Amino acid sequence: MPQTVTPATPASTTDRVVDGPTPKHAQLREILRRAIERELPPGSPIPSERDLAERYQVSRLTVRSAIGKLVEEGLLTRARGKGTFTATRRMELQLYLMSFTDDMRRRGLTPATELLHCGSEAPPPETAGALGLAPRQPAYRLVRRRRADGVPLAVERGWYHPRRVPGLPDLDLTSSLYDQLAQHYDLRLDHARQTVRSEAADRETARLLGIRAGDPLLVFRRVSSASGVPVEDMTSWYRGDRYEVTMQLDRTVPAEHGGNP
Ligand code: 16G
Repeated sequence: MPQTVTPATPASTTDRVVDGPTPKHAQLREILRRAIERELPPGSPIPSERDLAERYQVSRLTVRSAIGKLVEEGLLTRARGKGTFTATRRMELQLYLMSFTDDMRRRGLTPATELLHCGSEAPPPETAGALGLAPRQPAYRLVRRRRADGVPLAVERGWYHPRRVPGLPDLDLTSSLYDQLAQHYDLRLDHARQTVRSEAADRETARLLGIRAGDPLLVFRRVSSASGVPVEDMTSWYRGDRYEVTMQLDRTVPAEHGGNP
């Protein structure tokens, strides 16, 4: 016999699983989708498999299949040992030359930074090229973990030009680096070339971000300069489940691309 109760709300006539051509797991999936999108705030627990099976008079296998699909779609997330929750909405990342600190404050979140490493080392040739350094000339390597409201969101591993920012290790690297560069060196990063790619988290990055190895990450590599002089070559690993990137597009093709895609 069909049941008519959605997870967090009273009965509604459309929310029932019936016999018919549409498989029951697909019907249940749509019922749950509606409840998630309309009624359940991000981060809410959904009822257990057993409760859903009872409410909708379907097998637990059917419930598992419906939930599995919604997890795949990113509407639900499973927390091991805790249950299944509606997914936290992703933060929209606009492509501006903005510091992590400013970006989080703009969203009303409190940024925090842990310094994981700062030292002087020879960067890989690609970075030496980007920063305009001689081969094997040392640069400052900086590794930091960034949090917003206590939640780890990004790991940043970057290189800094030693002559543009002499004494970088002596700065307060747990606060905004862009602010520090402005205060101590009068450097205001005004241009950056940024690329984005996806990557599966390796074990170390997964550990730092509190996710599982293999989980998706958005990886940004940013080479920033001030008045035409390169200063940083920074790669940031952002949690793929917390971010999405928005781009403003128009029809103008930059001249340097010569009209090629
Ligand atoms: C952002 C930048 C990063 C920069 C940092 C400075 C991206 C993808 N990355 O995380 O390159 O070093 O901001 O932030 O946007 P801060 O001034 O708060 O230290």
